[in-house]
Amino acid sequence: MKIEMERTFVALKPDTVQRGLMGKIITRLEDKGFKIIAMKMLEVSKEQAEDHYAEHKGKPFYDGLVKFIMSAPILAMVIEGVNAVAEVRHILGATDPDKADVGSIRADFSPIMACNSIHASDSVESAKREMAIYFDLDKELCTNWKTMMELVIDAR
Ligand code: FUP
Repeated sequence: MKIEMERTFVALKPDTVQRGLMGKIITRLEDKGFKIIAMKMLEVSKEQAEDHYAEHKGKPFYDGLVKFIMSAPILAMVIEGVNAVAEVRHILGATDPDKADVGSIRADFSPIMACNSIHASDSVESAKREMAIYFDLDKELCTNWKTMMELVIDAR
């Protein structure tokens, strides 16, 4: 089985911020052992929204998607951990909350597909691209610290 230390981009979407669910969802990511190395609440600009969702341009849901992500602030994060891209996507559940596994974030929190609470990158390449849309990668990543688990491993 692949064991790679990866970084992924995660955004808590406007429905999460509006409903006061940020803490509950962050807790799920932290509980699983992921390390949050950047976090920022922001109002997404039209340019950021169009860049983020460029692959969906022209699809029937595209205009609604861009409008939704700009409708209230998002909480943008960079998350680090073992196999973080696939593992975080697993915790999210399927895009459509009706099809998401029981216990996943989208199954438990998301009302409909258009308001599915959380975004996470689908590949290491997408993660690099998406992080750069929302963060200054030279200045805004907090990389020079260790989790308790990493300190314990170092002390062995
Ligand atoms: P995901 O990677 O799970 O976030 O899903 P996609 O990149 O396929 O879609 C991005 C967002 O577009 C989804 F989070 C919700 C929205 N969407 C729709 O509203 N309708 C669709 O049929 C597909 C996606």
